[in-house]
Parts: sequence; C-alpha cells; structure tokens
Amino acid sequence: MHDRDYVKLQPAQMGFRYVGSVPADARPLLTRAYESLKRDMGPKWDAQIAAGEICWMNVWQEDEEGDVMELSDKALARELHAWCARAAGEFAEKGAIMDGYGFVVNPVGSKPQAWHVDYTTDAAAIWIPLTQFTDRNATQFITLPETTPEDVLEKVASNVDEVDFAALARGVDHFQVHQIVARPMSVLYMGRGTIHRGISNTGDDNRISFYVSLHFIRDYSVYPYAADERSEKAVVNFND
Ligand SMILES: O=C(O)CCC(=O)C(=O)O
Ligand SMILES: [Fe+2]
Repeated sequence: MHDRDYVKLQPAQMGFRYVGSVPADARPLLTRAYESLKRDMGPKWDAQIAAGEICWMNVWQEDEEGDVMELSDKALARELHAWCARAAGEFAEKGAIMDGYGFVVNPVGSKPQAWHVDYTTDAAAIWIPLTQFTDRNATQFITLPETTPEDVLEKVASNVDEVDFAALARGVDHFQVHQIVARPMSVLYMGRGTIHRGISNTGDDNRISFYVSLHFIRDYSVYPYAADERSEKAVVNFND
C-alpha cells in the first residue's frame, strides 16, 4: 500500500482484537524487562505512579525526541528489541513499522483520559497486559459503523488527541463502546486509528501493560492533518 492509503480513518480497521498469548518461553523476558526498568528508575518509578496519571515508561522509541528510559542490562535490551520486532511482524498487519515499546501503567486512583487516537490516524499498537485487565482498570475503545460519514471521520482525524464524543454520537446512528478484559500475557492488537481511552483505575492494583507502538506511513510528507512533532513538518510540506 502507498503512504496515502493509510491517512484516512477506516472504521473496518478500528478496535482491539485478541490475537493470541505470549509464548511461555518469552514471558520471562517481559517480566524481567519490567523488573529491570523499575529497578533502574528507582524513586522515579514511584514518583510517576504517585502522580495518579496513566504514564508511559518508554524503553525504546524510534523518534529520538521521545522520552526513553533505556534498560541498563544491554543483553536484556537487545533480546527485548529483537522480540518486539518479531512480535510486530507476527501480530500486526503487514507493513507495520515499529516505532516504540515499553510499559503503560494505570495507577490506582488515576484520572480518566480524553478519548483519543494515538499520535496519527495510522497509529496501531500491540498491548500485552502484565497484570489482569479488568472492568475497573482497562482500556475502553470505540468501533464505528462502516457507514460512518466521511465528514464525521474527517472531524475525528483533524484532532486525534481529543475526540469529541458528543459530536461523534450526533454524527452516526449508533456506535459501540467496548472494554478489554484480559489475562496477563494476552496479546491484543489495536487496529489503525482506533479511538480509545484509559479509564480511572478504581481497582486495588496498579495496572501494568507492555506496549509496542506501530505506524504505517513511511514518509509523513503526505500527512494532511495537524498532529504531533512526527508529522508537523510534513503538514507544512503537504500544504506547500
Ligand atoms: O492505559 C490505558 O488503558 C490507555 C492509555 C492510552 O491510551 C494512552 O496513554 O495513550
Ligand atoms: Fe492511547
């Protein structure tokens, strides 16, 4: 597919799908990475959790501007990188480009997030719970009917950081809000352009997830919407 084919939001791509579970022999890698990062971060980890907000502990990001906390154990870091690259090939659609991985923590008592799409309309991700995903801590997402009018999709695309839920509800006859409940080490694929949000964690435990973030556009000079730094420059080029 060409870069332009990934720009428009497509209801058929949206939603989370259960695509399997992490093979038993790879599970210790993810738990070791988690323990190691927590150790490396020391009091910073606790401070992040105490802030009461859903937080990303990025281990690797393709974009050098990203805030990363590299693993001090370089052998472990290499092993994890290789595993994530393989997981992207195995669990995501063809053509997915891995752009980051790490942990997303939803601490007890967190604030709910705004409905959003991560970064750009072509963003997808692999989510792997390390603790149980429950109705009190897990990600909610929206699926839209195939018949969703173009202008409604365009409005979402124009500001993916904050989706206007009420406007969306006015724009279609119906849509569905779902939530993931899943065992640790399940592999969930969040399709391109999925509208989702983290909820307030009203459970008893901090919810820990591993993520691998993905995108499809190779050259963002075709990207027409305002977005994060990744495509800001591209927007200028596109409009020239
Ligand atoms: O932690 C969650 O359940 C969702 C987090 C999320 O979507 C985000 O921070 O972009
Ligand atoms: Fe998100």
